[in-house]
Amino acid sequence: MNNTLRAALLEGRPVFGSWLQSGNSAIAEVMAKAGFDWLAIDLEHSTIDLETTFTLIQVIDLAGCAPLVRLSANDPVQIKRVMDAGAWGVIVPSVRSAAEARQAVDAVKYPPEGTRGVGLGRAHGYGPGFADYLRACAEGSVVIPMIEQKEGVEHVEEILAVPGVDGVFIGPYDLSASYGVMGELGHPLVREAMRRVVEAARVSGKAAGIHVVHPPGTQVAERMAEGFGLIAYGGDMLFLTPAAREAAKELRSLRD
Ligand code: 3PY
Ligand code: MG
Repeated sequence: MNNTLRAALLEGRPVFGSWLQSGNSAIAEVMAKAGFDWLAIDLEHSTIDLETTFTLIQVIDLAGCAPLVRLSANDPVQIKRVMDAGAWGVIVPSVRSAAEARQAVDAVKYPPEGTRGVGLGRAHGYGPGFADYLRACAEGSVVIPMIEQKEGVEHVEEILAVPGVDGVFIGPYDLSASYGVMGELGHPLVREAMRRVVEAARVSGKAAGIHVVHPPGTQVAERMAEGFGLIAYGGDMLFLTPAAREAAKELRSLRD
């Protein structure tokens, strides 16, 4: 771990990442070498287990890309295990309050900043890198609560004020569901909630993030113009599906 990702977030420089939902190390390798700044291993909406998460973190890290984990829940035990495996940080689903954000920070950071338990893992070079990792973790580990419910939007200023929180990240689908307009990502209620989150992030000097789930990439430029700097774009399966369909369609057109 180094502090490049965290420094970019706190300096307001845009960072681009994507999402991994397959637990396949070759796909992770392709994605990590593609040029994204970071990749998030999605433990919330996939069947990826902890042992596979370890391998994916290893592949992403060794390819020179920042490995993040989107947790399945705000669980201090899961946070400790993925951080010990070498994740550079966590994206925490469905954070609704400052207390929940603080719980995630506590689990990522060692005392005195947090309460993370101390053990030796891959993050610590399996032992000899312990002192270096303590420094790297204090300087570079990233905690990004997701704002995906109305309650989270209503508390976004307090969530951003928690020390150790480096930004917030909107889950557009859950957010739309929370406002009763599931899947209508451009609905005025959703757009207004997003504006509040971006404005709160701007005022706090921290990053506003969003998942632009589907191509086209033109939406990315629009989100950046709105003030989003932490951009997740697509995902491994979201890239593969249209490419495979297009190839099959082209082949069928030669026959049908
Ligand atoms: C959502 O849209 O709710 C997400 O969590 C996307 O990552
Ligand atoms: Mg979500």
